[in-house]
Amino acid sequence: MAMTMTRHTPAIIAFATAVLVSTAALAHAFLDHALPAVGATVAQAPTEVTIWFTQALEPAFAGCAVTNAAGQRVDTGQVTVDPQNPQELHVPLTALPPGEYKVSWHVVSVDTHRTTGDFNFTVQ
Ligand SMILES: [Cu+2]
Repeated sequence: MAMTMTRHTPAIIAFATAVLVSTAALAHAFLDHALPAVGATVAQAPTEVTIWFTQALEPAFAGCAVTNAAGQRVDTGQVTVDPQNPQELHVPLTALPPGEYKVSWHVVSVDTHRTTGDFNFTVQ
């Protein structure tokens, strides 16, 4: 009986660890959806990029840069987490001419985990 326990314990620990890790991964703040949508081509220049995350954000540690094809910043630098919805990030933009833009975000979720990502959209 003791032998069986010893043989099985590592497997049980491994299983428990896997469950914990997957739960922690789910708790990270990842991009859920955005406006303009990820990869979208839009006919009208947006006045802001809005990103919805899978978890609430720490407002003090949320940042986002929007750059044009030349790598120049086109956001106003006034990134805010929505006071009504802590999963929603607002990134106001300057007037965008037609072109391709890159949105690079970095956030810290309320569980203190840092995540980053980027996506593009195009203004026709
Ligand atoms: Cu997390």
